[in-house]
Amino acid sequence: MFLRLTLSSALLAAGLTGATGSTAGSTETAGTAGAAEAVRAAAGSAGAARAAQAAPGSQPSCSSPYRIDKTLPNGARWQLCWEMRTIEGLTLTDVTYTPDGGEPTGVLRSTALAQIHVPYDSGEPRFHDIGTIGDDAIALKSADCPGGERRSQFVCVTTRARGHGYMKSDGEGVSTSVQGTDLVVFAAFQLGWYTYLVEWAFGDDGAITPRIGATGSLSGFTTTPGYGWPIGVGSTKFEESHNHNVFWRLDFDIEGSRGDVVEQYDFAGSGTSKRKLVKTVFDEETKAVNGRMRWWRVVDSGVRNADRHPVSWEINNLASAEYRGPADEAFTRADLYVTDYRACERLASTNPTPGCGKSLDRYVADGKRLTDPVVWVNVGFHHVARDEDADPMPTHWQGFRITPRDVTAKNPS
Ligand SMILES: [Cu+2]
Repeated sequence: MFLRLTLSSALLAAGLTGATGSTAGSTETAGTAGAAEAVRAAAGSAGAARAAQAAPGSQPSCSSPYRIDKTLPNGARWQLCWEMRTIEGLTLTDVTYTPDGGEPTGVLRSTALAQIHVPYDSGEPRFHDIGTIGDDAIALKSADCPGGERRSQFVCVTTRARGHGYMKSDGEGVSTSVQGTDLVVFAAFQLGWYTYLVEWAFGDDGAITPRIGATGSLSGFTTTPGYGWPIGVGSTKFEESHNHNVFWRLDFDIEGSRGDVVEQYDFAGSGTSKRKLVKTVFDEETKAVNGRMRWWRVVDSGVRNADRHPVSWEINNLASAEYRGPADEAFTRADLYVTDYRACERLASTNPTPGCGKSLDRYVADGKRLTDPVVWVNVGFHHVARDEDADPMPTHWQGFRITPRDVTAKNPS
């Protein structure tokens, strides 16, 4: 099914792909005590220098406790490494997808949460929950990781049904269908009143669904009817509404860091009978907002599928509350950012690493030319409390989708 062509492979063979970010190993694994430290101590070289990126099809750069290698029932295989970083918490690296009968394709060099920003509707308080989240990982019990295996107490690796992979009826009314499966990797963190479930689902159709579930307890902040909802008997206590603005950092490396380009797609013609495809190539660091038919992709024209179409991964962010904060929270004013890789740019706000800007809006401010794009996705959820949120609060989920586009030349299911 696969043809792995030309540019990327040639560069990899020549050892030329690691020219940028060679300090990644030392800075990305910096941190101190707690759960993160405990599990990182033996993490091997998961955070190793970018220059050492694995060639396509080789083993991920981590030792076995930190290696996830799962072949799902339809033959799709996902390989990745995990580590628990102090700053970002659960971090996945060297994510590689191999469709049934196909060749491995590197997708993500790394991905992790980049912030959970929680501003309350009256204007106060305004939390930036990520900074040392790795120290707040919850030790998982067996029941917390159904059907799966726990890694170093804090990470669950399991599988989950995802419904119909496809269904098709022939001319005689005889149907064929398959059921799909996801590989699910998650960790849980206790941040104040909230418990956050931080999860990535890797589908047997090649899709990746990063999402976060907020559960635990409401904060209990009370406010006036204009900024809250009555909780408890009668209408005396108004729980304050708030947003959960979750940011993910995604360092795509389609078969190595060279050759990746980010494109935006729109379909012009609202109110008319035609829809015209409009492609915008991002040559420089930039920010973008959601649109109802808008999506993005990271494409590597040096890597082609069997139909000779460039391999790409599509990003859909269509379920966001699109929170826009005040001027001193300019990082909330877009739904997707593209930056050129810099190891010290780790969080979307309150970035702790020296020598770097403090927030996403600053990272893109100089409009640097993109050579190794990193994508940041911002998904908001507006939480208006309800009686059903009584302890323990039901989980509310938010996330986005990453879908293969022309990675295989046929249905991988
Ligand atoms: Cu909430």
